[in-house]
Amino acid sequence: MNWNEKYETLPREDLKELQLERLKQTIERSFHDVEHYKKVMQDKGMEPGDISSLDDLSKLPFTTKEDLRDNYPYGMFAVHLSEIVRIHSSSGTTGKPTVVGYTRNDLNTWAELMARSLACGGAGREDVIQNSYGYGLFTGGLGVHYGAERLGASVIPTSGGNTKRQIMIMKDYGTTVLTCTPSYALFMAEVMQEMGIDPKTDLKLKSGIFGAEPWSENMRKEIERKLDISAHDIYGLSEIIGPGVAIECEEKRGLHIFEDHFIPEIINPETGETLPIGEVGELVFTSLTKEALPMIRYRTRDISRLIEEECSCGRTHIRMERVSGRSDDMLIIRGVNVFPSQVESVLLDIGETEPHYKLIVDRIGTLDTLEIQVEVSEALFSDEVRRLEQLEEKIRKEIDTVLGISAKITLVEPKTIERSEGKAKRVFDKRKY
Ligand code: DLL
Repeated sequence: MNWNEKYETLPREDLKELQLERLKQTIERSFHDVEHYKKVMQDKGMEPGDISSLDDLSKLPFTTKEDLRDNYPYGMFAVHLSEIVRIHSSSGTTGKPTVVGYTRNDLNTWAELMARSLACGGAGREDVIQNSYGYGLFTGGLGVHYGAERLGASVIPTSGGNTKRQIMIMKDYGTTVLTCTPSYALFMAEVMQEMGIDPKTDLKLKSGIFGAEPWSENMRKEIERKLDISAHDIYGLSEIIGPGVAIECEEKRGLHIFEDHFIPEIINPETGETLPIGEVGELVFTSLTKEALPMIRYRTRDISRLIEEECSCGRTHIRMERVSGRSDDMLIIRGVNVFPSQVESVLLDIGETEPHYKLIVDRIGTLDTLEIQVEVSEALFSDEVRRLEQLEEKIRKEIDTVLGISAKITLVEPKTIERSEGKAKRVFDKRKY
């Protein structure tokens, strides 16, 4: 279902024209209303009039998380605080969080984009949407909430946590769509099993809209199988608006980026050079309609690829491949680049373990070490030691072949790896730099 047929299926030529018009307005406003943008443009000898085509975008300097931190909390806002009606912040784990603000129009745009996203992910007015993204400073809860209301669905604002109660609500209220992080969806499936609830017969759940953290195709299959649903990937980040930047349609071959509001680029994270469409690199976004916090060439640190081919769903908006990881989550272990999601994919491909794992990186002397702890089922854990050793060896070999790195594999008892109600923490890097 297309929520806004007019914009979602706009011929590409018209879309580009709209983007250029909106880009020029954004640059003009940013230059005049945000000291930071004026300064960085002037440093490059540029002024708004220099942007006369979409290609000119690549001449502009990037914006980074550090820029937001340097202007903490409100320095990057393009409007007076009296125009701001909501403040959120991003889930940074180190240093000060980044603060994002919304005007009334921004909230309206966001709700519209989220309604579009939910519709694209298969939800409609008749659905009962249980929103288990955390409510609060995190954009997931309120972002999905207002989008679901705009869509006209019935929203249950459970937020994260209190999992048994969530499941009781899901059963009793007839939830049809679940929204939360993929790791929390998996945890819910586990708790359902403990409670003796079979999603196939006891629940009306038909789909899930999961995002806010990287997850693999194998993890999707696992969630779909365990919850008996169709799972869609939704992407977004606070700095750009929150959830509602991109989502998978029923084809599930990449996530449509809502290009009437955001221009994506892919760059080489090392050199900053813009890469041709189709190449893998870091995603960069420019906002086109945001009032409070216009973002020009914001470096997301997320690794993806753009897909230009037409989509059979009829949407003309370009797609991005699911995020394979963050450039700053990328572990460099003995010179090899490792993304946690690659490890996840290998583990789930082998399929003999549970989908709960963590990566522990350390340094002994000058040598980096990687240990992968992964849970196995109760039955397997109490099986012969030799069986466990064989499985450890199998995983070790596969990690070595696929990732090109040797790792210590430790199979651990069921339910010993911490579960997550929001974004999962899977990497523990103990190296001192
Ligand atoms: O996570 C917004 C969001 C909420 C998206 C709910 C989807 C659903 P932040 O807390 O600012 O915002 O974190 C943004 O999370 O740069 C990615 O690294 C990661 N991320 C978000 N969605 C996905 C996804 C929200 N579908 C950061 N796949 C981003 C992989 C994702 N990573």
